[in-house]
Amino acid sequence: MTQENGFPKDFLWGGATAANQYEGGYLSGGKGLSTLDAVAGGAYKVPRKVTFKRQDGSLGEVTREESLPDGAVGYIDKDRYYPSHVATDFYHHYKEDIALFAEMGFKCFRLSFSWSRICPKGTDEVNEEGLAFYEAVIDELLSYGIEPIITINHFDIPMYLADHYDGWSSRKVIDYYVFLCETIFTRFKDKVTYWMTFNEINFLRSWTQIGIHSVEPQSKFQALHHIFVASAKAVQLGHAINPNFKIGMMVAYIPAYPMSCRPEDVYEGIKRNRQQEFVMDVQCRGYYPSYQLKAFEQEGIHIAKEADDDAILAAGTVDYIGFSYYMSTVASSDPNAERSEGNQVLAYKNPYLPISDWGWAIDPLGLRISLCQLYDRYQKPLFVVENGFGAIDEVVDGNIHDDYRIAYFKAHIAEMKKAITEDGVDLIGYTPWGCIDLVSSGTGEMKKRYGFIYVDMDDQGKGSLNRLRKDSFYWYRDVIQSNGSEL
Ligand code: P53
Repeated sequence: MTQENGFPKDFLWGGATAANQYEGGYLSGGKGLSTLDAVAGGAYKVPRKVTFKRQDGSLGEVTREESLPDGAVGYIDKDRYYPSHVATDFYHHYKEDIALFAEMGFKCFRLSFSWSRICPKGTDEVNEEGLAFYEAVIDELLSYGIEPIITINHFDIPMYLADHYDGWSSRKVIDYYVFLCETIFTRFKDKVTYWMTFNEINFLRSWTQIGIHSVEPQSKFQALHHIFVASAKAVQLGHAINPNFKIGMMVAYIPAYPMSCRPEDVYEGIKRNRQQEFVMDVQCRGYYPSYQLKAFEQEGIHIAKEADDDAILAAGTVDYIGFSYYMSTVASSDPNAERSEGNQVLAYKNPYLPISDWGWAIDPLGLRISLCQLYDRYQKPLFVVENGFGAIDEVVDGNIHDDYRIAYFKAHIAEMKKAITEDGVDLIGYTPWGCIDLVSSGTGEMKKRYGFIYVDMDDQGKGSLNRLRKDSFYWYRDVIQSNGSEL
């Protein structure tokens, strides 16, 4: 990499979203149902519920961490509110939204495709209207010189595949995913360069995300194996269709610091970090690392593989690592250490860091630490495809003075810059999460907002859907304009 004084001149500044949290139009234009369409809203510490129907016709609900009964199918209760159905309605506002992104000077925009919009059942029947929608979005982006960054699958699966195949438990779903990839790679081969195969692959564990009914480790890791194989096949296929494609993986990276220099705490930190390194090891090196094979052995997990699987993994390593970074965490060997609330995974409190209203530790230096750790380990180009501050915004006379968000971004971008200029990390871009307000994945709330653009919508699905520029909008526009030299 050439030595730079700041951000590289072709650095990809932009923003990121996902279909199930932003797009809405859940039945428009021939779209089929997605698992997420049957997941109700929750709140901080109030889990979201999956609503389902049992084979005997009775109804039930479970949290996303629980198993669904065998044979249960997703069910939408007409009297309930489901945030994905309208979300913040990109489906009907894409021109207006993209014009706002262009006004901020975005060089790129990360969005995900909804699988069930393109293939309503997830099988090999294509909905041309769905493909045409994404083509219109991509053309709109390109007309402003904005590079589309596509997440092929972000946290959901067509409900038909969950109902009929137990989702990613089935190898048949590998073929269907590869069919989806072939369809979009062929259609958009001259319009899209950057792809990511699966969002936060280390977080895939539930019916809502991957269609599996049982959340037992055996089921989860077998499904994950199929996902790895599907991703590796997609990488090979994509490169065959267009050798210029850059196809990446995507991991939720939450570095774990040892609570102290006690060797036991340090070892806990290693164990904890392996949970996220494991998926990168497989997708960047092309094989399961030895510590993970030992962990499977110790936990009695057996991964059924077909003869070619190892060769497919080896041949389908990714071109870059996309990752989300929101916070760091703490690993401790003392189970009585003080817990930190609000995280998706067990975590201990870091006494040196403030937390957000949703309990996430705010740690800008942690982003530099993450960049160093990932680059030192893999030497692959890195892309920060999510980062941001979920907070409650107040509208005062049509203005939103989100100086807390500006402070968060300022500090994180400064650390990215140091990672590039002082640590020599090859960082290709930055797409802050929910650049326009959208539904929270964790809680299903609207009130946990990330955007530079405010959307008038509340937790009950009421609001005009009008868009407003927050103070951070103008600030980020100036950051992009100066290529990160003015923060
Ligand atoms: P929300 C937890 C921890 C780190 C990343 O999250 C996470 C999550 C999931 O809750 O997921 C990513 O909306 C994910 C996005 C999500 C975003 O982080 O819970 O890729 O879909 O919206 C922020 O505040």
